[in-house]
Amino acid sequence: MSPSGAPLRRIAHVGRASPTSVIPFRVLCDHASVLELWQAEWCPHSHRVRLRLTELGIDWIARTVPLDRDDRDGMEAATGDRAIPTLVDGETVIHGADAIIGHLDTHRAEPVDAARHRAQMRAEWPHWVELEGE
Ligand SMILES: N[C@@H](CCC(=O)N[C@@H](CS)C(=O)NCC(=O)O)C(=O)O
Repeated sequence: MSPSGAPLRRIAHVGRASPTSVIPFRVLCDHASVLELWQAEWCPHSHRVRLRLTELGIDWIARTVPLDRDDRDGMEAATGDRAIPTLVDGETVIHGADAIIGHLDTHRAEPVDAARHRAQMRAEWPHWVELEGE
C-alpha cells in the first residue's frame, strides 16, 4: 500500500534483475516534495536539465508539454508560465535551464559518481560535446 492507501502496481521486470532501493512510482507521486520538470524531449535546454538531474541522482516527474504554447493552459495554471524548461520544487518555481541548474546546485549535494555520469554522456553521445562543449 502507498501512503495514500492506494494499492501499488506490480511491475514485471523483463530481462533484468529487479532493481533494489527504487521508490515505487505511486509513492514517488504521493510525495509532496518530488520535483516536477515541465519539458519536452526535443528541447535542448530541457535536456541539459535532465542530465544535471541524472548527475545529481534525483528522481523527478516529467511533465510533457503540448507543442504549441497556446495549448499549455494546464502548465500556466500550475507554474505561472508557458516556457520550457520549468522546474517545480515544492513551493518554488524556476524557469530556464541556467536558473534551474543553479537552483539544483544550491540545494542538492553532488554525488561522487556525478562526473562519471557526465563522462558517460559524452562517450555515449558525442553530439552532446558539439552542443555543450567539453
Ligand atoms: N533561456 C532559456 C531558453 C529556453 C528556450 O529557448 N526554450 C525553447 C524550447 S527548447 C522554447 O521556449 N521554445 C518555445 C516553447 O515551446 O516553449 C533557457 O535557457 O532555458
